[in-house]
Amino acid sequence: MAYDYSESEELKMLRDSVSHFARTEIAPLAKELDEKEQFSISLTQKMGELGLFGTVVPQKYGGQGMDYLSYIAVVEELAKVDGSQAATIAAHNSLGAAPIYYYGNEEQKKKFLPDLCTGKGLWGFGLTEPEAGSDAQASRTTAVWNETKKCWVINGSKIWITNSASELTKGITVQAVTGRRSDGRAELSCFLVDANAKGLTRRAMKDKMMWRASNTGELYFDNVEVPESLVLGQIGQGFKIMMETLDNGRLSIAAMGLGLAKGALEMTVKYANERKTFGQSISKHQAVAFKLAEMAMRVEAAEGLLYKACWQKQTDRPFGKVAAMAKLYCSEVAEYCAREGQQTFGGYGLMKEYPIERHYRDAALLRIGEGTSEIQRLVISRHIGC
Ligand code: COS
Repeated sequence: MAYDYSESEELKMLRDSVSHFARTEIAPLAKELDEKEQFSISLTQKMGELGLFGTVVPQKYGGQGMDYLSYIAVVEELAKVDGSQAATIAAHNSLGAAPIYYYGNEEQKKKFLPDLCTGKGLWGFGLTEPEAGSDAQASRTTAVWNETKKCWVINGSKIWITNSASELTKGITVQAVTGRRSDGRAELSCFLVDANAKGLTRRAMKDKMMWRASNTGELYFDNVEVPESLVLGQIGQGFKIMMETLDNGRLSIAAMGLGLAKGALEMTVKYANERKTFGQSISKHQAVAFKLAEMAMRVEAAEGLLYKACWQKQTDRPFGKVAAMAKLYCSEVAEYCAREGQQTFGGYGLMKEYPIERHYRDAALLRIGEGTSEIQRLVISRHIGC
């Protein structure tokens, strides 16, 4: 048998426990947190107690030592119920803890990872800047070596950095320009910056349309001093670290899309079976039944693509192309299912009382965050030789 689509007992148990948590602990609070645009420290800590932090980090650094598919299943189960809590977990694991684990030296891993595997600490991924989004090499934030003080001095700003401005934030991995390469392009390097470093101002960004209960920060660096010991990887390796981290991160954004789509399908089928028009459940009308069938088919296709990408990642095969495809396709399926679900709910789908309304708003982020749909198409086209 070349392919095996069964899930292990261990994975099923993990799914059940995360799903139970999402439905009993997150669902009752999701609407209020969304309305108040409030990041919940207690929910974050509870997710830490459940073992959702440091998912793929080995136990010797305090992590859970899960394989990648298990981690993806965690994100998916959360996203079925609430995009904001799924975002906290996905961003922390993929973009916060992962680069330290993959590129940090032994001293850095021992220093930072244990706290980041408990839910007591969050870590942000400082790539995007006001004028460096899709063009991530266009960073203007600089890090200059100060020979007298023997440290790097960072100046500049970052924007839209998930988990970077909460009380739980311990630090941020920051990409900065450290010089010029021989080909004239910026030399980019990564630094592990303490959240409470002198000269660093962190502000929570408000008035978001989506993921309103997740923490999004803007950061200002005014002569922030960072010791040599907190350079991540090598000087000049920063862009490669950031890009490889995004390849991984795109799998978890895809999982958010798949989870959101599954959640939308589940709530829409339930509603369509209960709601009656013309003397029968609307699910019995072909116009609605076919809509639901289309949603179910797209969910199935998205799942196949994402799980294949995870398999490639966890069996050490190249996965950048298929990760970009999974991110792109799952986010499109999420948006499709949220819209068609909302359409099926009719007027009720426009009311905050029903979670389909929140799913509809949250889906929009997925085609923009961690690389827009256009950037995914660019990445895919380069992989196929364009
Ligand atoms: N893995 C490893 N290295 C990579 C890489 C990857 N996925 N992608 C690019 N690189 C390397 C290239 O090999 C090249 O290395 P050399 O300098 O040694 O030749 C270097 O990075 C520059 O590559 P390239 O010239 O292709 O980069 P571009 O400026 O054209 O940008 C894209 C490439 C557009 C793909 C990149 O900027 C990108 O992903 N942008 C979107 C950023 C994003 O997702 N932001 C959202 C963050 S929200 S958390």
